[in-house]
Amino acid sequence: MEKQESSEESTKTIIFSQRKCIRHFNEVLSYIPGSTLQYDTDRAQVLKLKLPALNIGVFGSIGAGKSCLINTIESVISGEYSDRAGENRLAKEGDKCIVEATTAERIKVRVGQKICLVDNRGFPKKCDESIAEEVVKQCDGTRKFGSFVPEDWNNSSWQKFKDSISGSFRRRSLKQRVHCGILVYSLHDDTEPEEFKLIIDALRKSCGRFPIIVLTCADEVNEDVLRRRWAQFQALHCSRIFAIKNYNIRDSTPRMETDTTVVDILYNCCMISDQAFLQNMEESSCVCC
Ligand SMILES: Nc1nc2c(ncn2[C@@H]2O[C@H](COP(=O)(O)OP(=O)(O)OP(=O)(O)O)[C@@H](O)[C@H]2O)c(=O)[nH]1
Ligand SMILES: [Mg+2]
Repeated sequence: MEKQESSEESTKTIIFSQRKCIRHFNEVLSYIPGSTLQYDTDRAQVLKLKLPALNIGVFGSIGAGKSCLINTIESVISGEYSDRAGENRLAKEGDKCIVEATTAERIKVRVGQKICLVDNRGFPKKCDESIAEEVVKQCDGTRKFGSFVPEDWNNSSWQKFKDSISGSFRRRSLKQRVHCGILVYSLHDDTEPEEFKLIIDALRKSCGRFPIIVLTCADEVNEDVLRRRWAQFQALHCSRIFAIKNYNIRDSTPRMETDTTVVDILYNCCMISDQAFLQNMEESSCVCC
C-alpha cells in the first residue's frame, strides 16, 4: 500500500516537472494582472488597478465541454485531476433536480495564483439579441458569480421588469466582471458558428477583445470537420482558435498535447486581457479627446 502511494507520488512529481517545461507554464502559474506586458512602466500601470484576479468567462452551448475544459485547465495547473466544475453535474432548480445533467450556476474555479475560470449554463438553442444582452450583463459585473442562471437566460418578463426598475441604479461590481471570454464549441455540434455571431460581438464589446475559441472533441472528428469549423470562426474575426481533447472523469491520464494546448489557451487569455487593461487605462486617462 505504502509502495503504491509513493509510486503515485513520484509519477505526480514527474508529470509536474514535465509540465513545468512547457513554454509559458511558469508565466501562467505565477500570473498577476499585467505581468505579461513587456515594459515595466506598463506593468506598473496595470498593477495600480489592484485587480484581485483575472476572470475568464467560459461560454458555449449545452454539452459543448465547458465544465470539462475548466477541469482540464485546473488539473494541468494544479497537477491533479478533480471534477471541480462538475462535468455533467446534476443541477437544482429550487428544490427540484433538473432531469438532464447540466451546469446551471456560474461556478468560479481558481487556477494558479490570480486566474479564475467562470463556468456557465449552456446557451439555449437559439442565441438571439436577448441572450447577447445577458452575456453583456454578466461581463459588466451586473450578475454575481455563483448565481443561478435560469434556462431562459434571465429573459422572462419578470426578470426584465426587475432589470428595468433597477436600471441605472444597478450596482456593477468590478470584482464580478468578466475580463476575457472563451467560447467553447464541440466539433460534434451541427449548429453553424455563424449562429454565435451575436455572442462573439457581445464578448468583444464587453471584454475589448474577440473571445478565444476552443474546439472540443478534436479527438473524435476528422480533419475536414476541424478545418471547416476553424475557417468559419476565423471568418467571424476570431483569430485565437484552439482544438483540444479534454480530460474527463473517465480518462484523465496526462497527455502532453492537451497540457500544451491548455497552457497556450491560458497564456493567450492573460496576454489579451493585459493588453485590454492597459488600453482601457490609457483611454480613460486621455484628456485630449
Ligand atoms: N471525447 C471527448 N469528449 C468530451 C470532450 N469535452 C467534453 N466531452 C464530453 O462531453 C460531455 C459534456 O461535457 P461537459 O463538460 O459536461 O459539457 P458542458 O458544456 O459543461 O455541458 P452543460 O453544463 O450541460 O452545458 C461529457 O460527457 C464529456 O465527457 C472532448 O474534448 N473529447
Ligand atoms: Mg457544464
